Amino acid sequence: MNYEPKLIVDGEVVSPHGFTRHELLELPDEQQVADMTRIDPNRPGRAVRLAAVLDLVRPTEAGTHLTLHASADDFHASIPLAAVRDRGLIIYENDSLPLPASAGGPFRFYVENFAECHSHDVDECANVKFVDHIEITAGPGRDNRPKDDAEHAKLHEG
Ligand SMILES: Nc1nc2c(c(=O)[nH]1)N[C@H]1C(S)=C(S)[C@@H](COP(=O)(O)O)O[C@H]1N2
Ligand SMILES: [Mo]
Repeated sequence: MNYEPKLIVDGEVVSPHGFTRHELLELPDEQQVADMTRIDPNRPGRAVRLAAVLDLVRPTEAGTHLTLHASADDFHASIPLAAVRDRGLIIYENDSLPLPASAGGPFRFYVENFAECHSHDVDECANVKFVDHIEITAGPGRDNRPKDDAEHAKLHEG
């Protein structure tokens, strides 16, 4: 069977939705970043701005945090929505093919100008790979990012 991965966006939103790669591709041109290497030379691929997705699902007033879930490896990060509304991206393709797992696909979250690991809410560790569920939460949601250098080193070993 041909199974197409979906990125579920739900929680404190008016219209929850599961986005396929093709649906992300159909979002407005001005919200697409056709060549991510112009933002980060180490992250080839095509992305759409988080704002385009938020415009569709419409967070409620209660929604304060963007909580990113990767069930593939049980990794989670929760960051203030206001801090990433305008600089969050979802990378979903490379060379017109689904983003491979080696690049964090099928969907990878990315924040422009992220801070160093565990220096800030919006740090490199929040660039969640294999993200399959974005939950808008009232207050901080699940977050198991490494809290210090030792935890961080351990995660990167594994
Ligand atoms: N699903 C998932 N996403 C993740 C991680 C992880 O372990 N699992 N590690 C995070 C951390 S701590 C960092 S620094 C970056 C590293 O991204 P890279 O592996 O592409 O260099 O991914 C982040 N996203
Ligand atoms: Mo990290």
